[in-house]
Amino acid sequence: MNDRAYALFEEQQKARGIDVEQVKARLKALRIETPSWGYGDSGTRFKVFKKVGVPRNPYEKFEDAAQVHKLTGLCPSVAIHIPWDKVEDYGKLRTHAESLGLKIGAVNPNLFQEDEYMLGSVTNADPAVRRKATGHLLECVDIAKETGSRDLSLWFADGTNYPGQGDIRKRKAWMLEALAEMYKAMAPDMRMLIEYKFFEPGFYHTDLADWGMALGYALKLGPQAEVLVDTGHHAQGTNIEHIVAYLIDEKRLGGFHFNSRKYADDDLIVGSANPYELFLIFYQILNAAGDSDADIRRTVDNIAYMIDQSHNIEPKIPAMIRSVLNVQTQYAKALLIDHAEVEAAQRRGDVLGAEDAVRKAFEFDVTPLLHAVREEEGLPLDPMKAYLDSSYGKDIMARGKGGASW
Ligand code: LRH
Ligand code: MN
Ligand code: MN
Repeated sequence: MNDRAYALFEEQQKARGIDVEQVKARLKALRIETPSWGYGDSGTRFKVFKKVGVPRNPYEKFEDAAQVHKLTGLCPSVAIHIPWDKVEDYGKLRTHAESLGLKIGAVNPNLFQEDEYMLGSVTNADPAVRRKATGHLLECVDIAKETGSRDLSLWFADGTNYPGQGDIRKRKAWMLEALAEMYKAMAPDMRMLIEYKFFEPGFYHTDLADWGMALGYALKLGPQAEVLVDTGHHAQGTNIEHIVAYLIDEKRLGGFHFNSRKYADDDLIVGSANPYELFLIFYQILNAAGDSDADIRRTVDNIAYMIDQSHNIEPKIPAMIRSVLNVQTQYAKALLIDHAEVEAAQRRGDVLGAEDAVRKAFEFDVTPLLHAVREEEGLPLDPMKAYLDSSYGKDIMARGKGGASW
């Protein structure tokens, strides 16, 4: 580690009144869940590229995820998607995860891959299809009980392509019916995270199109239902950090699916196109972390940070390492915001002063800080380099081609 660079950084931040030890403690507490599906083959609707060395089953996905955690210290849990990660014995998968120092994280039901769901799953006009879909949601609650998972992340592909294709209000009622049945089946310490997306695969309407609809359902269901913000699921130019602040204030922000988008639901490496957006999301979160209301602070403490990406053309493990490091970097920068300075400028009506107080934190180089934290945690200073220098990426080539894919 470059001690001089860190000493200078520390001196500079202390002079600004930043508690560097607290910043480090918060960085050490950061946890980012990675998705099992980010390790498997994936693609666009045009092509799924088959890569050599991709995990052949859920067990191997956890082995790859363990590499990311070992080198970054950030990712002790892995989300699963059912049936993509269907196994005979979830207890066995849990033991396998634990033997690698991991936990099974959020359970994601999958109601978008069977022909029967073409016209909708829980919102299908056919009661038999709705029953089957709700049955899958209940099955996922049981799986979560076996895997020890707290969170169930729900995303529905339900929607229509043409005006008149479906009865929007009936579908709204069917959605609530299914969610309410699932909600009742959950253990008291479980959470239902409701994810929204404004388009795709339905191009006319999506049954859960935005955060307001997700929040509407959550409020009707009860305190164990919260909203999941996937950063790729908004229209161009949407102010996501505003949504984040609003949902925290309603005490219903349950978690994130981080990824990067430019045009649609691109699912690219988080922070690769607009790192400032990620920084501003953390600004809102950290602003709320200092709130006098204990419920707001509890909401912030329970936000599940999860990656939801599909790496189509890039090697998957390094792509995941890049992703979590990008999140860590923007979080570190946001921790350098002096909230008192921002507030003082707001009180004065000092527009430029307030903007400056936020932006200047983004402009600091946090490399010395991150190196110090990693050194204290016994981690490689450069996790990406450590991975590329290791033999893991070469060893897994023995798995061959034709691994697990969506
Ligand atoms: C939908 C989505 C949702 C799915 C995942 C594979 O676009 O973001 O979270 O579960 O992608
Ligand atoms: Mn998602
Ligand atoms: Mn998505």
